[in-house]
Amino acid sequence: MKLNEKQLQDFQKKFGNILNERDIITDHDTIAPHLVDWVGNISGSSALMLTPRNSEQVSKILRVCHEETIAVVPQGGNTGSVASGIPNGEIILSLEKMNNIISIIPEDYSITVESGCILSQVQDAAQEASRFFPLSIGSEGSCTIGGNISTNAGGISVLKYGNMRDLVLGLEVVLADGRIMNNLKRLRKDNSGYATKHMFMGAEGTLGVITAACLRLFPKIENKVTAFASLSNLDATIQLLETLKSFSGELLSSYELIPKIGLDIALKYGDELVSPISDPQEWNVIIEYSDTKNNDNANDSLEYALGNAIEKGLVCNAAIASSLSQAQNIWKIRKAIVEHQPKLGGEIKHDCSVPVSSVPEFIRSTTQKLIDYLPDVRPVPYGHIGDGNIHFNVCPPSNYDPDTFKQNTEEIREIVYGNANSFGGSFAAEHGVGQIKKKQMLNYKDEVELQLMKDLKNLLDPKNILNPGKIF
Ligand code: 2HG
Ligand code: ZN
Repeated sequence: MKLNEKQLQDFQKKFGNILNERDIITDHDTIAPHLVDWVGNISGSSALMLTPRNSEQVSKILRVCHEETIAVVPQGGNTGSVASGIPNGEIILSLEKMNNIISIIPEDYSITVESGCILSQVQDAAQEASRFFPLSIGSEGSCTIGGNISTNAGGISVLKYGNMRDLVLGLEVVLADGRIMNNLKRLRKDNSGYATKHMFMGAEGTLGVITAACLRLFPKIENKVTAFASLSNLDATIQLLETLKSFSGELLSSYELIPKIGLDIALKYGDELVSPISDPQEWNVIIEYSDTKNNDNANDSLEYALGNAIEKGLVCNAAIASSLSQAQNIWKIRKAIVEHQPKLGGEIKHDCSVPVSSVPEFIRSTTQKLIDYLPDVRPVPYGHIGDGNIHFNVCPPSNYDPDTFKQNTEEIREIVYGNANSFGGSFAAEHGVGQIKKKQMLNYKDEVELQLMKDLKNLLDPKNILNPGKIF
């Protein structure tokens, strides 16, 4: 859908009855950053961006859009990885100006926020109230709560606290026809029929526009202990996880796989990073314990569990950070892998999950299949293996032409996602489907489930005005 000059003027007039002039944006330079996805692979187009300031305005906008069949793409911080927020000519409905913390009730361990709030803003507000909001992802300084809910964001603390879906108590959602669904409750238990709010989580803005949310808070974390451990082999990654869980499962908050190639990338290209241990092996993990007690409990428990794992031959060497800067160094290594991987001549990203117990075999067999397809290819499987979620990114052989490598994208994707599927896994563990995994939806999603999703879409958005062309 491309707006011509006449339509644009017509729309400006229509929305001028609802919004202030400064919230109806047509300036190309202001819109431009909203047209490119975070990965930089997909760019779109839009001549008009609306930035409402409250849910009533969102409701009025959608009422007009519904009546006149005008499509919108809801957008938060635009930090997604699958281009779900990128318009293809549609109007951008940006929630960025709806960024107020509505209330925080420490006794209920809840915070209610508008959906344009930045994730770190919510984390800070919880901290100020001596509470803890656990969602933690790389883009937390710019992603928004509405986007986190719409994509059911995951990250590095899912192991202990669950995905975003598990952190939502209630939602306010504007439906495609402009009706406002008010489910903004701070209840832990509410079995009054269908859990409708869950339909909108992970729906990538295709079923409704989330305008506010009530979120769960947790007791404040007083002590974090971070360690880096080198393992004797790939199977030991899951055996060590089991050991940590059985000794101190309630403290374990992160368990991230760092392959040697990932560590090498971070140390080569990252800013002043040092290897946490002197002889890193092929497979390493970052472990984090989080404790509400400010004493040696977490440190002692982790030391004990790691000592046991060394005795069992699972761990070759490990370092527990003894200062904040050592802990930061470890987490910066994790971040640097994401940032600098493309410097290996390009990368093809994959976000998949398999049952936790299948992680080693999945990594082994996928690697073998990739090497059979393209000898000397460099897989970089890393990430949240405590949840069975592997970012199985693939880099080309050294000195391989990046453009030729790109031409292999479809085949490489099929190898990785096809193999994940054969393990009973998912081709979209935490980043969603967006525009780039529609083919996998057709190939791997259960047919009946897919039809049910389409039926729901039809029911809630019969004119297909909410984020068309995404997911399906
Ligand atoms: C992470 O875990 C993000 O850091 C990005 O989900 C992963 O695409 C990636 O490489
Ligand atoms: Zn991730």
